[in-house]
Amino acid sequence: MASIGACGLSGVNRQAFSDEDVQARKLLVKWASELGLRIFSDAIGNLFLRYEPKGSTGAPVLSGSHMDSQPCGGRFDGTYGVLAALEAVTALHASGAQLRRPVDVVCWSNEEGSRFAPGAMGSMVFTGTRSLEEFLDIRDRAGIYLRDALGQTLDAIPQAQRCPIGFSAYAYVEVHIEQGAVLEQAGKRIGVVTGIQGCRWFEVEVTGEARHAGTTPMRARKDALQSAVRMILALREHFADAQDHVRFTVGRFDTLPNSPNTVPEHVRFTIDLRHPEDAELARLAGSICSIAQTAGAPCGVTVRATFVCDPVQFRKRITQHVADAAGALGLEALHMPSGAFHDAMFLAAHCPTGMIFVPSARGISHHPDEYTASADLAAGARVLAEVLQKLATE
Ligand code: HGY
Ligand code: MN
Ligand code: MN
Repeated sequence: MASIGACGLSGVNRQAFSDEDVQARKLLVKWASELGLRIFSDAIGNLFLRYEPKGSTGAPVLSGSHMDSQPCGGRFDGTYGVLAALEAVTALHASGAQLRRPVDVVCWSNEEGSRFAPGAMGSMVFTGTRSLEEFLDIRDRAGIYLRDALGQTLDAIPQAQRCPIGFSAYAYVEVHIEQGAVLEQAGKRIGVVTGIQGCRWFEVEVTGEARHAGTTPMRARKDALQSAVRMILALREHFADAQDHVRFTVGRFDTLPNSPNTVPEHVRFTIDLRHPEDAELARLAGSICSIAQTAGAPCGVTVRATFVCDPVQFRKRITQHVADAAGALGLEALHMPSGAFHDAMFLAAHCPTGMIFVPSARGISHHPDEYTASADLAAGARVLAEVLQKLATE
């Protein structure tokens, strides 16, 4: 799978609804078909690969993650969760386990949001958090409409039966690399994920005046770039906290006309803001507008919220299944929150949900050096198989 969209020595570039994303989906569907799974897709391209052994009926147990990546991300982020779910279903099938309910391997569309913001679009549409219509006219940096890229993606898997958006599910479990260094530093093999911290995305537009770099006095300028720099420094100062809980990132920064000898007229930059406590996240997010307007003067400033993920706590019943499975397999486990967001954060409002973490070497992720040892990948898949069997038979 990592050879599709390979980037650098060991990374991948498989952005949502790109040709590489389509190729990865085709390969996944090929493997699923060889297993005899039924292939479904909903209108935003979420793929559901259903294992429905004789005697199983009713709402399925869902397990999966995403296969879209950052522009040059790691080969494990998301994809591991989809393939581990496929492995778990393969093992359940091979063991002949009697299941009361089906199990769906799920590949959610556009979890990363790097090509078409915001992230987690597939799981937000599936759970009714946002509507598909809201996203169709979003364009990527090349001006391609999401509606067109999604259409090509749906057409590329004709064998997928169309299913309704948001069918009921008995439970959802996602295994994922931790993307941080907590497990590695604690010397533990499995993370029993208790919940996910909140996250807010914003898009800030700064409007100044394009003027000649040589003839325009400094006091007469409305320099959009220098205003943006003042804003970012003012926000960083405001968000500083001794406990280092706040996560403040400006990941994308565009300036126009982007010429060495013209005063920048327009800047657009993104803000990714996270915090484990809802009230604190809301307080910090609520201060962005006023700080940006003040620091941005004399340029015009608009701040648009593009993504809101409230902090979630997973259902004790599911986290207990994860802890029990790790214990039964003799794997040292640690209860911990997730710093990264995942599709599970939206599924948590739809059905009982939980997550399993495996260690990330040196806590590196969203980078080609992302790495998890095979033994840890296998351990996570075995815990997942135990939990899925439990949920599909209880
Ligand atoms: O940004 C995130 O937390 C996730 O990895 N997409
Ligand atoms: Mn991910
Ligand atoms: Mn990611």
